[in-house]
Amino acid sequence: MIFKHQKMIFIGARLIYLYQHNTAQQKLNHKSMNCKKLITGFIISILLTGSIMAQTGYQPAEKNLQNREWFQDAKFGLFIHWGLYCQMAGGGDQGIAEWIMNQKKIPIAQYEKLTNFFNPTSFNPAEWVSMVKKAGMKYITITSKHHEGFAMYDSKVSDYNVVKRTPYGKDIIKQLKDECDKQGIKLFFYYSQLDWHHPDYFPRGNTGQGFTGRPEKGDWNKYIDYMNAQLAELLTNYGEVGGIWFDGMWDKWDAPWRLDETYSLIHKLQPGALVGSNHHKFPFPGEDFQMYERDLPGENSMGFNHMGAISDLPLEMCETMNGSWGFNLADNNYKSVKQLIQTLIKSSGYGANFLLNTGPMPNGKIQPENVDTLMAMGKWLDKYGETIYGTRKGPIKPTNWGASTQKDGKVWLHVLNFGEENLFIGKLPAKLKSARFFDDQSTLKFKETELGIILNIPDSKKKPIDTIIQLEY
Ligand code: H79
Repeated sequence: MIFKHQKMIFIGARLIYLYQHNTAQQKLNHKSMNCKKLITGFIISILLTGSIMAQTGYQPAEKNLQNREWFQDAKFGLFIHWGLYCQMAGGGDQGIAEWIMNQKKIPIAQYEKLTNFFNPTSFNPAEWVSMVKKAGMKYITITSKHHEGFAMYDSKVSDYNVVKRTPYGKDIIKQLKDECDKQGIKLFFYYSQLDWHHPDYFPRGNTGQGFTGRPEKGDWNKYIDYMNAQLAELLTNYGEVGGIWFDGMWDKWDAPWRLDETYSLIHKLQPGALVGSNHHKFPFPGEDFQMYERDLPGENSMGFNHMGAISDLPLEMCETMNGSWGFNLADNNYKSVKQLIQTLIKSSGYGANFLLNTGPMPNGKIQPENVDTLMAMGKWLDKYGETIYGTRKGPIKPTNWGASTQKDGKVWLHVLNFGEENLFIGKLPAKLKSARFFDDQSTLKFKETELGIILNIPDSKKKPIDTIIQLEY
């Protein structure tokens, strides 16, 4: 019901937007047919969305609702992109990593040779999970299968997997899950719906076509059966799973994904598992969280986060440490610790989690640069985590100078960029009683004006990353 209601409001808003947008255009060029076509097209696409792509009538289980709260409290997780592609290390091209098969048009018969070399003898799950804990992260999301189609676990429905086809021969997912359980870290599985390897992913989508060597025929339904069988394995053989992180629907929008079946299957096997999909659209029924790729909620610097609408579901933003998801040898464009902490803070200010990525190397080690960054972030969180973990978005929306968070009646302003000593923060929901610096609890001067509050922050109190001010009202 809630979903339907939200969706109707959203559809209404979109239609009004489309209508207004087009009315303005009409005045200019009198192409009134465009408007009608656009709206009809939109209504048809919504009807399709409603009937095909949804787990209609989905009611999250109690456990699922609890996990959503846990998820929102957790705030910070590690994204891991690991697959055969790590061995190509981007091939010297800064912009490619896990996309190398498609970008360099490597046929399956040749790409499969990579299985013969995959032998990450230095992979030590205990080290990975300890690092995650030290970084202040509460969960991990790892690629169980990326677009290349290779499973990083022991799949019975395809031998194109790490156990059957590599000299390493051990189940990566199993080892990591056991260690996560030991150290109290939740594990989510990324799963690519798009597949450049499976012959039945046909008719092909926007990618993976022409070069792979697959016959120009296939049975789409068989592919969906296969995908659901792989998901069932992931949700049956590895204990309690945090959730499933889908990616790749955008490759083939018009395909009958049978999402209702897939989402129902997941929720039946593990009612507590959170389902999310990186389709860059407003969440469909059956999804438990909404995600943003390399953009804060509502922003669209990447060009594909068009649906700016933010749902009431828990939110998550994912980001790379350099510009690559998978290991890339040439990409030294690392974001600074300051930049990443500030993004974490801004995410928190939107009530969103921050899922920060690393692409492990072929030997199983995490890039030392990434370890250093994570350790520095963990140090900051040791000191200031109280203002991040367990919080929800605060009264002041993230803006260029900062963000706000709140928890248990406490409200924190995070000032990330400074102009003058006096900072105008706008209006608060109630009259401000006091404002103190989080660091030393000393009070600061403020003035309440008609338009809102002005805080006085002396230079001596300014911190390079985040100056935290606790508000009481
Ligand atoms: O798993 C990661 C990406 O592989 C996947 N989603 C994240 C979490 C993703 N798929 N598509 N995209 C992200 C956006 C599309 C990027 C592309 Fe490109 C631009 C594809 C082709 C041009 C980046 C640059 C990848 C290859 C070149």
